[in-house]
Amino acid sequence: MKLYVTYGSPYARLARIIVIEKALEDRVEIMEAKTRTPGSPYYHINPSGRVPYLVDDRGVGMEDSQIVCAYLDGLDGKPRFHDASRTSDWAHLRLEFAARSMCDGIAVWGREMIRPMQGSPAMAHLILAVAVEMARKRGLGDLTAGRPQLARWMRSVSNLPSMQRTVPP
Ligand SMILES: N[C@@H](CCC(=O)N[C@@H](CS)C(=O)NCC(=O)O)C(=O)O
Repeated sequence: MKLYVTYGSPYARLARIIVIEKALEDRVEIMEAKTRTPGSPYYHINPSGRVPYLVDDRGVGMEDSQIVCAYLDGLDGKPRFHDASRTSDWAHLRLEFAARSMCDGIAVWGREMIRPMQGSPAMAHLILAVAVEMARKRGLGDLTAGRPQLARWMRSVSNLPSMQRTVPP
């Protein structure tokens, strides 16, 4: 089988973790995909361009960490991370899907944070600035620490009179 990943993707990482946990390293070849690249040959393998993507022994491809992890975990008939008794354990499922939402949010956050924020402020700038300030105020950490460009940008946005006048208590 071939598992297409990028090494920065948390979703692909989940699949890689299951490969290790289920001792599948001899059966699953990890392939690095080139995503977000015009003309990437990966689009001929998985047209959506997303990872993880698993091509099984019959050549059948499947995407999305949820199905890829469940498939890999179930190969030996003894799934450890997808206990059948939990399929109607709503408390557990609520937790799993809340964790998924959190992972989605952090993945988008991480991706957007590396984009340069330039130009005169538009809504994107204001949203980022209030979120960064909120994280700092609520003790979630200073997201500008170690990011001098972001820190410089935050200082300039934080100086806007409207930002100053609406600082949360
Ligand atoms: N819900 C999907 C999310 C997969 C996903 O968004 N993967 C990102 C990497 S973190 C991706 O492949 N992005 C490439 C692109 O959008 O072109 C899953 O759980 O597998």
